[in-house]
Amino acid sequence: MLDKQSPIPIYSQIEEQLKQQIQRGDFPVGTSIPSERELSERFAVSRMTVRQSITNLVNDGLLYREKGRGTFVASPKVEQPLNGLTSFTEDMESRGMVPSSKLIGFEILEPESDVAQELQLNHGDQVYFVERIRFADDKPMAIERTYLPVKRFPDLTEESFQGSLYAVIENNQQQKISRATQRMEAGLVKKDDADLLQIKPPAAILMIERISFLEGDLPFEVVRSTYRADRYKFTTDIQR
Ligand code: 16G
Repeated sequence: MLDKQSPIPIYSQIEEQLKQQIQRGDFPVGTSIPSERELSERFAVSRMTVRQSITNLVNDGLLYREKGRGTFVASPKVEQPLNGLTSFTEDMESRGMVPSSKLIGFEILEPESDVAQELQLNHGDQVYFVERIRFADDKPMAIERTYLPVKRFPDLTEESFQGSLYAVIENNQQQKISRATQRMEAGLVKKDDADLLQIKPPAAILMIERISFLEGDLPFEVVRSTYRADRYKFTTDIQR
C-alpha cells in the first residue's frame, strides 16, 4: 500500500490514503478513525509517522481531535461563492441547511469614526449595533457584528434581527440592496469569540468586513463577521 522508494514522504502517502477513505465514506462524518496504534500496525510504520499524517489532516480541517475521546471525521466545509451579494439565510437555505440566529447584543450608539465614515454619517448620527451568532443546522458558523444607520431604518427592533435582516430590509422596509465591498483576512480566534463559536483556541478564523449599499449608492450596513475556518471555504470565478 505504501511505496517506500517514492520521493513522497511516508506520512504524506498515509495522509492521502486516509483522505481518500474519508472522501469515499469509509469513515463517515462524526465517526472516529482507527487509533494511532491500529494505523501504525496497519501501515507498518511508527506511531510518530501516523501522528504526523493525522495532524496534517486535522490542520486541513478533515479531522478533529477531542481530548481523551479520539480523532473524528469533520463535516465537509461549506463552499461559499464570493461573487454574489447574498444573505446568510439565502446561503444556507440554498444548500438545504436550516439557518438560525442567536441575538447576543442590540444597542443604539454613536459609532467609532471608521464605521461613521464607512456609513457616511454626520456627527451625532446613531447606529444600531447588533451582534448575532449565525447557525446552520444548529451548528455555529459565524459571529456577525452589524452597524446600521438609525436614520435609514428608524423603526427596527430586536425582532428585526431574529430571522433574515435582508428580508426585513427588502420586504418590510421596501428598500433595494444593490452592491457591497468586502475585505477578508485570516486570523486566530479570540477567547470570547471561541466560546461563542464553540471552538478551542488556538483556532483559525476568517474575518470579513462587508459594507453594503442600497440603490443610489447609499451605504446601509457595515458588518464585521468572524467565520469558523473549519466550516468555510470561499470560492470566486475569475476571468481573463
Ligand atoms: C451575510 C453578510 C452580512 C449580512 C447578512 C444578512 C457576509 C460577509 N455577510 O452574512 O453582511 O448582513 O448576510 O443575512 O457575507 P440575513 O439576511 O440572513 O440576516
